[in-house]
Amino acid sequence: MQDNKITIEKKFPEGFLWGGATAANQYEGGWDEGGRGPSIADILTGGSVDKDRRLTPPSPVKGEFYPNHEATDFYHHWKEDIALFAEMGFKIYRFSISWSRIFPRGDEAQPNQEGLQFYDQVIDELLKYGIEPMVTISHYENPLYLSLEFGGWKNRRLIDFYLNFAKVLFERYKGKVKYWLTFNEINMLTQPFGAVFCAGMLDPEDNNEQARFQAMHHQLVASALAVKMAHETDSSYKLGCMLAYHNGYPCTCRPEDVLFAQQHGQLHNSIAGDVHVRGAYPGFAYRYFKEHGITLEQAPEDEKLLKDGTVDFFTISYYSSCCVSAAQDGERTAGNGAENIKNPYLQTSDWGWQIDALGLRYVLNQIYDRYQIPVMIVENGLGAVDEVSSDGKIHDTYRIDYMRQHVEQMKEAVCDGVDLIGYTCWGCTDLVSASTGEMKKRYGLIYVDKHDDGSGDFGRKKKDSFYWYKRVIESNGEDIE
Ligand code: BGP
Repeated sequence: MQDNKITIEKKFPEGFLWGGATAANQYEGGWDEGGRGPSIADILTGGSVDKDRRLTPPSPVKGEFYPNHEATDFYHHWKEDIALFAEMGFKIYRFSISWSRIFPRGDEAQPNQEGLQFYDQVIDELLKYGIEPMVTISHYENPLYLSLEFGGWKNRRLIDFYLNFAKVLFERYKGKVKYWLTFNEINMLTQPFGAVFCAGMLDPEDNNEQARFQAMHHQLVASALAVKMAHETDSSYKLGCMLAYHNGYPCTCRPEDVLFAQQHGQLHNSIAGDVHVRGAYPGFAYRYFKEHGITLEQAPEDEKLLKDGTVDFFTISYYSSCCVSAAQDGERTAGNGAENIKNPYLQTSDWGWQIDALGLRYVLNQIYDRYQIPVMIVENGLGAVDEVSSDGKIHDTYRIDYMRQHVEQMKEAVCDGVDLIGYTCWGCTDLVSASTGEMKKRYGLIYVDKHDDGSGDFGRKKKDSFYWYKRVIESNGEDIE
């Protein structure tokens, strides 16, 4: 019999990886400097809540505003920003390498040395402070040329271009970078949002399930091959997948709703998750494909390739949860990449995303129960309007509250037995919003003077959350008040 008097220690494990996360297209700027070629993010105009972002292929148009061109200028502020990360005590920093900075068109044989030199400096600076670099190889920034010339990821040829890029990174950063993520939020391809952002498929005609699942298949094969290549390059490399984790509760306890919620999770999380971790599509994927007229073109060797390239750890972005119902009825509200039914028990952010810290404990348990490999939260945070107060400071207590509640639930999940290895809050320095293209939707612990009308001098300021997070890290999650 089990001893039910065992005292459970509510603590984060030693060596827990606290840090922050960004993506090149939303943060870096310097879009036409250092030999960089344009990426799909460079033809996305600014947006606002009432005016969605627009694409202007084949190139940026004079007179339009493209917030990602300058973003919040990490390209010229990297030294200062990394010093601020170090001051907060970051153990890890997740960032992406802009593909078109290394391969300006995407199909070249040789990389752009100037682009690599930029990341050499960044990585060396992180290591100088003892911060572990974590690289996302592809984060919403496919080279534009690959979209215009090849139609994006629905074309299998992109696998080789991606592997060429990954190979350069694995060889160059051997002994310096240990943690790698192959694709950001690969499962966004189950939603219309993913066609452009994940797959660089710019033609609206390609925004259908057939093309999106085909693109996802190519990315899953590319990911598996990259995992294999990385392990062969350096056996200490740790390769992870990254999913935007969808947490859809059934609207009611009607069995129809409960089953619908399960199927929602299978479709949006488990298809990609299972291929990444188990190396094969689950049965329900084949049923879904059949019933929805989706025919995946697979090469004969794909089955083996997927099996041979399974990931070492599982990472997620988690911002909110939603409700789902078989009847699809009920008031709707926004979320990461998709709109769903409102939960009457939850509050929302200014952008309608429902705040659900308890849901984070729920999904961490769900993931660990299913896969039993280390889990990491690589994006979480609150997109909010921050104002500089008359005292010159940014009192973002709402962000501290949000993060505190989530950190508390992470600790609960650790007590539940989840092998949680780290947490990188999203947009640790203010950056451009992916979905709306706004600067107004800020996530940072570090404020950047840059605004939606293009004004601002890129000056950095520590928000109240900066000091709070510093204490959290210093105390390994004990001091969260
Ligand atoms: C995730 C992306 C990030 C980031 C975040 C917040 O999907 O990986 O790139 O942008 O969402 O989303 P948003 O900026 O739309 O609020």
